[in-house]
Amino acid sequence: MNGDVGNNRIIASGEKKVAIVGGGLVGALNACYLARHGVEVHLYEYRDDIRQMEHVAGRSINLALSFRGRSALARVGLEQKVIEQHGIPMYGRMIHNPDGSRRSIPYGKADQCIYSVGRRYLNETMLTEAENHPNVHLHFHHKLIHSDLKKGKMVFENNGEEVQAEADLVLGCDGAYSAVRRQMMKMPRFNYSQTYIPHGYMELCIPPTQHGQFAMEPNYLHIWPRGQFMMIALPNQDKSWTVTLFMPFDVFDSLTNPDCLLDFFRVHYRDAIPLIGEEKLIKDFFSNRASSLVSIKCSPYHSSKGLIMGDAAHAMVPFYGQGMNAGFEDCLLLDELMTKHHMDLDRVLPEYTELRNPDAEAICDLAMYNYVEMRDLVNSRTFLLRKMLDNLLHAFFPNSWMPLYGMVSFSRVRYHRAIEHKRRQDKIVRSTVMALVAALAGGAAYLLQRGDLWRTAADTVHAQARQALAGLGL
Ligand code: FAD
Ligand code: EGO
Repeated sequence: MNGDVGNNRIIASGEKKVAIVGGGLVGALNACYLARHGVEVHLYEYRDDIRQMEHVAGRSINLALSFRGRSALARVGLEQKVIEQHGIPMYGRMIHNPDGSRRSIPYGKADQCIYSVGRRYLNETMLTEAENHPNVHLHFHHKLIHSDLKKGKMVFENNGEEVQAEADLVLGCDGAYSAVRRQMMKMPRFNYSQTYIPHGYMELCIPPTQHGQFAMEPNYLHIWPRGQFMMIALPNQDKSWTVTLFMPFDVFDSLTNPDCLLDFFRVHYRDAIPLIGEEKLIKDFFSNRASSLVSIKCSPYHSSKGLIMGDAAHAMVPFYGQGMNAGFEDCLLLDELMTKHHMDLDRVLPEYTELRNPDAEAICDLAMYNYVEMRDLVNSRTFLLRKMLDNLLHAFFPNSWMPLYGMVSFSRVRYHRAIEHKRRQDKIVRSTVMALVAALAGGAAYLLQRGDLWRTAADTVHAQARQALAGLGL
């Protein structure tokens, strides 16, 4: 038995059956959580069991795991295992300039870091942990094709045959193109919006050096900020790097032959060419296709017997490195509510939507802000400057100035509160700039003091400066 409070709950919820659709990151973690509530858990995954596969196709080989995701793993006892055995700490960003020079800026205090973890390893670890519980049953090669979320009924396709199933709760953890959400879209008053951005992404690889070492400083998230074109690299356990190139689809399409590609890299990512290797770059680029990026918001997340979580509920663009972290935090919230309401789904589900929706939409927005900001404003110089200023202000005003990146990545401050904080800080920045400009202009006008016209101008500017300073609370 599970000991302490677990005993009661197991008896109370012994007959409850939960179906999890999707055995990706969020589905697998959910199975671990629900197993501990003692309910009968059935997880249905469309793909093969990744633990039995030699090669896994699909997206992003590694991901940045930050505090929210770690907190969620900790509750099922997996945090230490994941970060100690399979996480590579990244203590800051390493910014690559077009001339090949690099500069690093820490994320925060010396011990603050995010971890690069392999998607496959993480997924396998969670599936194995879930399977250790006798009340968890994993069903691979099961693709959800129909569902009735009022009755809790599902139909799966399994090796060409239809399989029926029923549960008290259907958890849709089936990703951005969720079949469970498609069913919810038929509900009256269900809100939905999706946006594809003009950028796509492609993953490339920097192999280990001849000596089997990392080809770049390992404990950083490497970023090549080039406005429209962005490139990042995260370290892997085998000393290679997964490089992700983000650019508009029409730019991907314009690189039609090896010469174009090399010319493009020589201009924008010169230092990366020898790291990837010319031949490998050409081979990998032309044997791959760029994938699309979508942002999805919807509400509510529940129906009487259904709930969507993770990307199924809030797919976001990857420019904050928070998609998985947010999905893991979803599991944490559901677990808290299940405990609080003793598995009473009629209370758990509406409260889940109510609490989670503003935060999920906030992180979708924050991720989109980062996309726009990095695309339209940030080259490697301004990126450095912005992050240095952020750290500097935090050093001077540790209690009032919190870099937003830190609030999102190193705390569990609710995402919608982080957005409010960002708005306040943006306002402070704007009025500081105005105050400085006004003070400078005012000072200049005052010095000139040529006749009434100038005096009036100086007065106006002074008044503006006072107003701006008042806005700052000075
Ligand atoms: P998924 O991982 O997509 O899993 C869904 C599962 O459901 C899959 O296994 C699928 O086979 C299964 N499924 C689908 N349909 C059905 C069906 N009909 N029946 C049965 N099963 C089905 N997040 C971070 O936190 N940090 C990062 O650094 C980061 N980097 C990213 C980089 C890129 C390029 C991208 C695209 C995303 C990144 N993310 C990152 C986001 C992260 O990948 C997702 O948020 C996360 O994978 C969501 O997990 P999920 O379980 O909800 O969905
Ligand atoms: C001014 C300067 C405004 C994902 C910089 C905003 C994202 C944005 C995709 C990084 C880190 C984890 C990531 C920072 C900004 C992962 C991340 C950041 C990328 C791209 C990413 C940072 C996987 C945006 N975190 N981040 O502060 O270092 O700042 F570059 Cl393209």
